[in-house]
Amino acid sequence: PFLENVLTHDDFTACRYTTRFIDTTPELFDFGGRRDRATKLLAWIADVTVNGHPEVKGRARPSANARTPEPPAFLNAPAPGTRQLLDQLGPKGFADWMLAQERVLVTDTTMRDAHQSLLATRMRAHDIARVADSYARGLPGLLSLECWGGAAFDVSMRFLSEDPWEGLAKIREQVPNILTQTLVRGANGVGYANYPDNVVRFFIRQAAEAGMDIFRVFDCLNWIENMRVSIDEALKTGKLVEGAICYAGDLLDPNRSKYDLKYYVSMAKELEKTGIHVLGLKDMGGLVKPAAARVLFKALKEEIGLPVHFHTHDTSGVAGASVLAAVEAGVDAVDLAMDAMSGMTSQPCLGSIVEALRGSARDTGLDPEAIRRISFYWEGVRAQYAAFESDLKGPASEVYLHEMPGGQFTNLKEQARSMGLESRWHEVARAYRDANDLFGDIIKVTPSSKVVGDLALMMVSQGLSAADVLDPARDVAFPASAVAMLHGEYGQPLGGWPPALQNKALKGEQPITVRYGSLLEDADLEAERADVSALLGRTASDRELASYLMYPKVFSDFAPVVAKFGPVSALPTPVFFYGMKPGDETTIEIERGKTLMVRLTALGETRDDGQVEVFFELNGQPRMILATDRA
Ligand code: BTN
Ligand code: 3PY
Ligand code: ZN
Repeated sequence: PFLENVLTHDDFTACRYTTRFIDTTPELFDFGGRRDRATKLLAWIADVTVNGHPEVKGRARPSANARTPEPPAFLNAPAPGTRQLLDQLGPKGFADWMLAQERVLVTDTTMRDAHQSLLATRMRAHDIARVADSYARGLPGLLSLECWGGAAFDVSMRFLSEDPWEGLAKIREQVPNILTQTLVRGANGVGYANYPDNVVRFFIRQAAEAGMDIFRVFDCLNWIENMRVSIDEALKTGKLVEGAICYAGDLLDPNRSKYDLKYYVSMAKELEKTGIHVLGLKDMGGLVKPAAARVLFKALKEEIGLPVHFHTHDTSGVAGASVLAAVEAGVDAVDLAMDAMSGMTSQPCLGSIVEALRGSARDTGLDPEAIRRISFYWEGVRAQYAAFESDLKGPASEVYLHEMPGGQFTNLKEQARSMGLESRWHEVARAYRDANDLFGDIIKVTPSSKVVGDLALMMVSQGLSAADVLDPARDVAFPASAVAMLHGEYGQPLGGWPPALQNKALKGEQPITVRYGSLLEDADLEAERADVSALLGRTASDRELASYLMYPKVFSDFAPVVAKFGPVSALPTPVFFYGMKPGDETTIEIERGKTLMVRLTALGETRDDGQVEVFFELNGQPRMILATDRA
C-alpha cells in the first residue's frame, strides 16, 4: 500500500518531488484513504451516475440543451478598486471616502444572497469562482462582492460537499481589487444559535485571515448586546465593519408603531457608538416601501455620521423603487443582484438600477456592457440549477402580511412541502404572521425567522389558531426552538417576550434576561482541535476547526465525504449532480494547470454482489471503477 500511495500521488506522477518527498508527504502513510484525487473523483462520478445525487432526486432537470456557460473574457488588467483603497486608507478613512462619493456605491450579492434567496443557497463554488476574474476586470468599480456567510456556510458542506473556506480562497485569489463581503449573524456566527464568545471571535479572525474584507454583522432581534463580540473582534482585524439594523413592520403605518422612525434612528445611534465603520439597513423581508425609504434614509443621513448601506429584497416587486428612493434620500451604497439572478425573493436588478441612474448625479459609473456579459454567464449557470428553482411566478404583496425574509421564503416553502402542506402555503403564510404576533411582533431574520416558521408550520399541521396556542387549558407541544427563544437563548426583543406565551412554553422555568453568551463557558479550542484531528486522522487546520466549532455534526459528516471522493467542488455542475452517460466527456481542472480529461466509456449491469462496473478513460488511459448500486 505504501508504494501504491507513492506511485499514485499527484506530486509523484507530476515529478514534483525531492529526496525529502517521503518525509514531507505524510499522506503517503495514510493507508485508509490511499487513492489519488483523480480516482476519488471518478468514484463520485460513478456513484452519482449509478445512484443519482440525493439533492436533485425527483426534482426538475435542467433543459437538455442548456449550454455550458462561459465566463466573459475581459482583456484589460484588473484596475485598482475598493480593496486598494481600504489598504491605503484603513477602515475609518475608507468610510470617509464612501461619504465623499457622489455616485452610489454598489454591492453585488449574486455570489451569496441572490442564490440563497432564489436557489436555496445551492450554487456551487465552481460556478461562482469561474466568473470571479471577469468581475475583477469588468467591474472594478463595485464596492464589494457579497460572497460568503449567512446560510452559504453550512449548505456548502451539508449539501454541496465542499469546503466554504476553499470557495472563499478561490474568489479571493482572482479578485485582487474588489472588497469581499460576508454576513455574520452576531452571536450566532454563521449558525442558528448563540456560541461561546471565544468561538465567535475565533471564527471572525479566521475569516479575516482568509481574506474577508467587509463584515456585515446583525442580530436576529436587533439586540445590540448580541452583536458586540463580533463587532469588537472584527474591528480588531482592521477590516471594514458594517453594523446592520434589521427592518420589520412598516415605518409609515401608525398601527404598527413598534418599529417607527424613532426606533430605527435610536438603534442607529447606539450602533454608531460601537465603533462600526458603516451602518447597514438590512431589509431581509423586502418591506421598506419607497415612501418609507425616503423618510428613513433621510433621517439616518441627518442623524448619523457613517455611510449608510441599504440591503433589500424584491419579493413585493417594488424594491427597485425603494432603492431609487433611498438613493434620492442620500443613501451611500446599495445591494443589488446581477440581472439573471435578481428579482422576486432576491435583490433588485443591478443592471436596471445602473441604467436608471445613468446620467444622473448619482450615476454608479459601472459599465452596462460588462454587467450584461457577466449576467449572461449567470443566466447559463442558473439554468443548471433547475432542481432548486421555486415555483414563484411573480411578485406578491402577501409579503407585507407574512414578512418572511427572502432568504427564508423558498426554504420554508420546501419545509412545508416535506410536511405535506404544499397546497396550503397561503395558510402557512397567514400562520407565520400569527406566530410573529404571538411572539410580540419581532424582528424576523435567521434564526428568529426560523423559530417563527417552526411555530407556524406546527400551527397549520395541527390546526391550531393563535388563541389555541395561548389557551391555558390546551396542551401545546411547542417546537424546541420556540421554547429556547422564549427562554432567552437568542436574546431579548424590544419590549420583552409576551408573558402569557412565555409562561406557557417554559412551564414554570425561569427565563434568562442576560446575554446568553455571557452564561456560556468558553470552548476549549485545543481540546476541540484534538477532536477534529482525530476525526480527520491528521492535525486539523484553524479553518477546519472553525467549521467544526460552528457545525460539529455537519463537519463530521462532511469530512469523510471529502476523504472518500476528493475535491468534488472541481467537477462541472451537471456532472456533480447527474453524473455522465456512456460517451460523455468532461474536463476537470483539479488545480490551476492540472486538468483531467474524463470519458465515460461504458456502464455495466448491476452484478450479484450489488456492484456496478463503470468504465472510464482518464487522460486517455482506461480505468474501471466499482460503484455500489444502492437502489
Ligand atoms: C446529502 O446528504 O444530501 C448530501 C451528501 C452527499 C452525498 C453524495 S451523493 C454521491 C456520493 N455518494 C455517497 O454515498 N455520498 C455522496
Ligand atoms: C442569513 O442569515 O442567512 C440571511 O440571509 C439573513 O437575511
Ligand atoms: Zn438578504
